Amino acid sequence: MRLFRLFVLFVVLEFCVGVQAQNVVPEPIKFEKGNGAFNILTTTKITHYPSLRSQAERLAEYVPLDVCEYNVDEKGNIVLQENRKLPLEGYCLTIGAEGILIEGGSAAGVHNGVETLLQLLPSSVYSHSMPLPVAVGYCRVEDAPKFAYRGFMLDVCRTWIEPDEVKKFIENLAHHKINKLHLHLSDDEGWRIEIKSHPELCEVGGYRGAGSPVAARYGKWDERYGGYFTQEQMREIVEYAEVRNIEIIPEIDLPGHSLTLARVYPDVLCNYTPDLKALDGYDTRNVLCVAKDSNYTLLEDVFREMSDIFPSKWIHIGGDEVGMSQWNKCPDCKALMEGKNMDGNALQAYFMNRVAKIIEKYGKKPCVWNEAIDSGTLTKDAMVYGWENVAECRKATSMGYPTVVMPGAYFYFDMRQTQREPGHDWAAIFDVRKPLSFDVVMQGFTDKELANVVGLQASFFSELYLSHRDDDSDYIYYQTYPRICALSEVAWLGKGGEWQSFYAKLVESHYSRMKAMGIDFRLFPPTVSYDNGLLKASTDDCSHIYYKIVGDDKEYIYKAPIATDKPQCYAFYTRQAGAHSPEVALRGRWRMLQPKVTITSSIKESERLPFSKAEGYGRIARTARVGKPGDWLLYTFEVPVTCRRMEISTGNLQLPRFIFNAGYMEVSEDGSTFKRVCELKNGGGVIDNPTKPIKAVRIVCTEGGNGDNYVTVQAPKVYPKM
Ligand code: TNX
Repeated sequence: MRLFRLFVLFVVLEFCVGVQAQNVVPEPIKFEKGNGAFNILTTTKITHYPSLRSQAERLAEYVPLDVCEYNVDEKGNIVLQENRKLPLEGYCLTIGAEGILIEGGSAAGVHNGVETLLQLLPSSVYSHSMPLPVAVGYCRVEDAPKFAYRGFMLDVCRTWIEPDEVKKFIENLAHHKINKLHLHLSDDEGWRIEIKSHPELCEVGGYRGAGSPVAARYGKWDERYGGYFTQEQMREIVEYAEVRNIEIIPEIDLPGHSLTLARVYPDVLCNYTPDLKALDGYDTRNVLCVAKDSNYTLLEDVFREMSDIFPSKWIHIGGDEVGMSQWNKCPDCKALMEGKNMDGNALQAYFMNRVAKIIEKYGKKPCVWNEAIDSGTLTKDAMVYGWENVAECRKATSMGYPTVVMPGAYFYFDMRQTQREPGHDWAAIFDVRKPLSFDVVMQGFTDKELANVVGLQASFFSELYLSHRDDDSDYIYYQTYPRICALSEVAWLGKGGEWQSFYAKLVESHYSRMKAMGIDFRLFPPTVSYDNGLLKASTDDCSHIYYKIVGDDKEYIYKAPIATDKPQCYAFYTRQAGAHSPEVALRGRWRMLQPKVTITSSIKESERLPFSKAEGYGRIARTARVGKPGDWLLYTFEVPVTCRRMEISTGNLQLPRFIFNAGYMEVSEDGSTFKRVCELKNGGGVIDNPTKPIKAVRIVCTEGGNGDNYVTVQAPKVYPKM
């Protein structure tokens, strides 16, 4: 009895309950801090149950200690063991005088415990440079995730991402206890997985440009570029991910988004010849014919091999954004629809159900994008990925489908973070605060619907990646972190997070961890004010502040308030290692002029979107066909324009598609003699600090085709002199 009392006293003294966790992301469910610290010495060992060898070895990559199997007689070690009483992904981490004990409900739980332990160590642990010995405070953590599915989708199609980069990405997801990686392996722009029975799929479909039948997009044209995963590389990645408790769910996006497949095997398309003249010779159809049995034979080959590479029981078979007009023109699809009394949605479900049957033979179940359930006839075996909005996610759950919730307005990390940063904006413009606020209950999911929410996922679609790559090698990390930290928090806890305390964790601890992980994340912009002739800038995250003065591109370090009464425009931003913030500046820095302009071209304009739309600075316009060498677009200003910068672009606003693939830009002061100023890059050109007023700009195409059948024309972007 006395002993027991002593024990209770020890527990009370050692662990004072309720103290805030040590800035761990995601926040553990229960964290009790103790008094004292355990010293990890160079002689400390990592000992483990036989089944946990890979978890122990991975820990040793960060904390360089000897690894050996568990021995009851030895004390003072880091012990990894399974405890079947815990939830599968749950763990208990105890740090006390006797050592460090990580118990997990399975290897996955142990992995999660190891990740928490790493966060309790100095952040240098992540750069494999933590000096030993190191003291780690006594504590007891009891933790388990709310959602079994905490996912991220990586689009390696639009922009090819090398295996080593994918591995680094996986490692960093693992540090955030994300446990699913949905790999988007096929799309209109590429096929990224080797299929041995159909080697052309990746050998041809993995590359674009330079005469490849897969039309180049997003800028590059005359260069062959791309890549794919060999099966061997992919198996290695699968294994690498598995050790890190990440299940890879591969996606082949069908029956739409299949332009690459269709360029490699044109027979997969519907049974009619499109008007190739109107399409300028390019067959841009990207939807598989549903009526051809040979398509299912081909897909069986693909999925048979994929089933062997990917141990996951899930295969994502796509189902988004299907251009059904192609089926309506196909005699065979039409006959099938009439015969079975199906509309386009039902035909899509018919297709998905047939593919589901195929993969079932190989022990797999289908994942689909939310549109695939629209007819109500899709197999209930499917797991639905709700991407369009919350309503679509709720619809899937209420129809009884296990649902991965990933509405674009919260979880599409290809969205821009503020108006003037790179990225799409179709779903929303948001920073890390938005995904952190995602709360299933507040989003209106009823209990019944909630029961079908398997978890949350975020995504990085990569069509805008290429266009930023040259000057912005950190684009992928800038877009995804710290937004992934927020995903990690809400997916683990199953509810929305509170911003202030989360931000404190980031600034106090997690920023330095991310730096050591090699993540060039996005910082918040500094606060800037101008008062009584003094420009002041500050930050609350210990970053260094820099500034530039418009018109003088030198970078200055901000040290103290700047006294100025000159009419100049300053842009402030911050940096910390590879991380940086967007710029803060007066609106004037981005303010545009709209001088009267007339746009003409050697190419006829589109009837629906004539050039007059672009002249009005409100809308974009189109040509009636794609460019050929020698074609030009001419922008003539009514009055010669004085400005600090002028940008002329072809292509969509945020996407270098529908462009002049190559060409040059010329400027004229009088409207008749032109001087060449630059080559086009991604369909556009820039004139910085022109010395004389500009009367006209001409862009000239030097290369035919762009994989589509028109060129998008935008209004000139004219920046005023400061
Ligand atoms: C929608 S998400 C798409 C993708 C794009 C993305 C851009 C989905 C199922 N389809 O094809 O890349 O938007 O944000």
